[in-house]
Amino acid sequence: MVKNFWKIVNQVIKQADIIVLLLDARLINETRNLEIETKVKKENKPLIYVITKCDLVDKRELEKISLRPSVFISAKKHLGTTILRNRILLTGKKRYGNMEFFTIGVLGYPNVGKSSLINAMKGKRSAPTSSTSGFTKGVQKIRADNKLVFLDTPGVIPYKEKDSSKHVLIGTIDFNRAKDPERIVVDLMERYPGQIEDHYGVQPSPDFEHSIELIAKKRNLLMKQNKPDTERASRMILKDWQTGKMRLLVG
Ligand SMILES: Nc1nc2c(ncn2[C@@H]2O[C@H](COP(=O)(O)OP(=O)(O)O)[C@@H](O)[C@H]2O)c(=O)[nH]1
Ligand SMILES: [Mg+2]
Repeated sequence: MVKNFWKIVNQVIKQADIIVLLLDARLINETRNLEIETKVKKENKPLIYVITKCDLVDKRELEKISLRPSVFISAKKHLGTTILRNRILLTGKKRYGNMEFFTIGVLGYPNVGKSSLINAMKGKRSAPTSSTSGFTKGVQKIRADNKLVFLDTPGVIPYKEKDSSKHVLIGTIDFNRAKDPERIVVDLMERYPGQIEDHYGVQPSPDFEHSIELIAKKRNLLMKQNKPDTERASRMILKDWQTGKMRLLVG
C-alpha cells in the first residue's frame, strides 16, 4: 500500500504539467507534505497550493495564510473555481508558452477534498466522493473542460502511529476506527480553544475531559448509572469534525 502510494505520486508528478497540492483550511500545516513538494520541485513542475474547505473557517483566518501561489476553494459552495481555473491557465502560459491543454495532477491527503474539487471544476459530478477515506482506487483522468484534464489520486498515504491523532483530524483515519478518541478530542480542544465546547453549547473548562463529559450529557450519550459515555461523545465530535459540521471562528 505504502509503496503503491509513492508510485502513484511519482507517476502523477511525471504525467502532469501542473500540480495542485490541496491543503485543508483548518489544518494547513498538518496537511502539507514536504516530501511531495520536494519531488514536484525536482521534476520542475509548477505547484499551486489549493486551500480547501474554506467555508469551514473564518475569512480572517484565511488572510493569515502566506503560501504562494495559493487559491482558496470551497468545493461545497462552488467558490474559487473560476479563480483556480484562471490561475492554472496563467501558470501554464508562463511555464509552457503557447500550450493549449494542461494536465493537472491533484495531490493531497485523503479526505482533503480532491475529488470534490475536481467535481466542482467540472460543474457536474464525475469523480466519486466519499467522506470515508480510501474511496478513490486508481488514478483517474477527468476532463473538466476543453483545456483542463485532472488526474485524481487515491486516498492512501503512509503515516506513523505517533501521527494518528493528526490523521484522524485530517480524516485519513475514519472516526470509527480512531484509537483513543478522547485523546484526539482533547488535542482538538487544545488547538481551537473554546470552539468545540461552543459548538455543543457547553461551558468551556480547562479540564477538557470534563468538557467531553458535559457534551456527552448534553447529547444524552450515557452508560449505566447515567455516567457520560465519553468515548461515544468523542467519536460523535470527531465525526462532526470530519464531515464538516463545525465551522471555526477566527482564533
Ligand atoms: N465543508 C466542505 N466539505 C468539503 C469540501 N470539499 C470536500 N468536502 C468534504 O470532505 C470529504 C472528503 O472529500 P473528497 O473530495 O472525497 O476528498 P478526497 O479524499 O481528497 O478525494 C467529503 O465529505 C466532502 O463532502 C468543501 O469545500 N467544504
Ligand atoms: Mg477522492
